[in-house]
Amino acid sequence: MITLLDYGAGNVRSVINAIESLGEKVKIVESIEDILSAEKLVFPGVGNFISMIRILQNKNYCEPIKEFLNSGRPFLGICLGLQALFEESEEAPGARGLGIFRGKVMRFDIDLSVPHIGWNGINIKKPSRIFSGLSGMEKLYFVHSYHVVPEDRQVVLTTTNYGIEFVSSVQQGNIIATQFHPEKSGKTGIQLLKNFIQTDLPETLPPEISLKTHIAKRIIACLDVRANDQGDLVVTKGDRYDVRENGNVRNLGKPVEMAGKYYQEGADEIVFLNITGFRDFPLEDIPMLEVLKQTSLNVFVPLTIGGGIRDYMDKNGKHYSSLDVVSEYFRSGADKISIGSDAVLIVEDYLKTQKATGLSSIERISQVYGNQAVVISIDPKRVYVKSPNGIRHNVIETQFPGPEGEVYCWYQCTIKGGREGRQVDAVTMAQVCEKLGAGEILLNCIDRDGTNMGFDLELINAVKSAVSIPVIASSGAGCEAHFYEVFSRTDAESALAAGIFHREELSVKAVKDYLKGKVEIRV
Ligand code: 1PR
Repeated sequence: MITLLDYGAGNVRSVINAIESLGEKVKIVESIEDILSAEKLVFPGVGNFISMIRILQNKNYCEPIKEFLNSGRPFLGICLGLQALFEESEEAPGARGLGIFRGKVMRFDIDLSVPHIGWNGINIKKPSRIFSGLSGMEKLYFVHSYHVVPEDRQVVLTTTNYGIEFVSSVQQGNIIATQFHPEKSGKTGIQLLKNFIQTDLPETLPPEISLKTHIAKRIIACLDVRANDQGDLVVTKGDRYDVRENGNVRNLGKPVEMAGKYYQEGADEIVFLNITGFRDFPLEDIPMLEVLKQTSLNVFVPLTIGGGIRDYMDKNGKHYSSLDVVSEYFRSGADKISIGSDAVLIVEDYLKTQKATGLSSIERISQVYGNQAVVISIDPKRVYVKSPNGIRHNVIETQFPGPEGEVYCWYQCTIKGGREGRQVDAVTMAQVCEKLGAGEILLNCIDRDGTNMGFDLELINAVKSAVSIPVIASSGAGCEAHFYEVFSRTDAESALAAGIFHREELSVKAVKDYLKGKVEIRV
């Protein structure tokens, strides 16, 4: 029996599913006694330090956790569950951690995008049972903006390179804690969890020790889902956002099955976009929540869900905040949420006053779940202009002239799935959303969507150069070379595709086989 400390802010379903996939039973902590009597305790942490510490204090869990840790029984801390073991964090000035290890938690101060989101390697510093059966060259999934700095280097189990060489896991006796997410690290992560549970394994060092780890470029499979005219939730695909063919919604397959296929092929992340979310009420969209629950049973890489995330009033006049909506999505197995239309309206409001209200869905979700859980999905389309003069948007000079030979354009943001253009440009949108607490940009492109023409590199470079958070290039992939092109000619951290995978013109595996040796990828 594995006891799981769920303090209510994050996706513990994935951890439960990963542990249960090993045939173990999971008990969720409901009382102090559950902690004190636990055989093995797992503490997954997502969100931010202060929320977590406050919840632990309010539940009087701090002392029982320390008592468990001092008992020598097996403990696994994940992400914030690692950071909580230290004395303090820059993320929460004045708050005290559990202080099991001397040292503090510091924010990355590097020239690379923060949060550190993606698959990176580990530099193994000492033997441990958790490495049993591993080669040492595997990559694991990270999603964090802070890292621990132990005073006692003896506790360091692994480090990882991301601008600096930071501590990515610690071990002292039976206390093991990792910055990376084993439950989201595919088959490698499952092996690590299995090794944690099997406490009689010998301390091992893998045969190959990676000396210089590098973060991998991520290949993401995107599933646009909506109900078809018969009411079934299907995977569909637009061509410049038009998902209908001969009047019917294109039906490319079943969401859970297709997500499972892409995971097996090596997709580094899966994105579900509920493309009619702007008009439906997600909490009544049981099929969508069920898709997430079913998918997270067998897919152990990050799941992002977008569509309809904003404040709501249901037909009975009951108000639901965006936090109510996303907490249901996280409880159903999502690791990140993606906000589209509502983000455009939030940016329009911000631009009127140049002031953040603290009440927008971006700010509120980021405060509770951490900015790494908040993705902004931008749906831009080119607007050609004869000259940049007098245009109050970020205008670029383009290599692809407009219909009347215009060599300037700006990228207009749209809402409602591209149906309505707004007076906000994609660069401004990304900058303001980063300021409000977004952790990543999903940069679509209506002009390229479904065309197989390749990514809009000019759009990606314009946005990427304007923000310091990761950008996902999206729309237009038509062959393996397009993925190499976007990674070699822009600084996008990941590339997303939908159509070529759904139409089985190309597999995720074929893309990764092509990129091997050209860019850093997770094999
Ligand atoms: O506005 O917060 O309710 O979120 C709606 C979400 O659904 C947004 O993320 C929006 O991008 C997405 N969406 C809405 N309508 C459509 C549509 O196609 N009619 N999907 C749509 C946009 C997304 C993916 C991907 C690439 C793939 N398409 O398909 O981003 O476009 O391109 P590819 O097939 O060329 O590889 P809200």
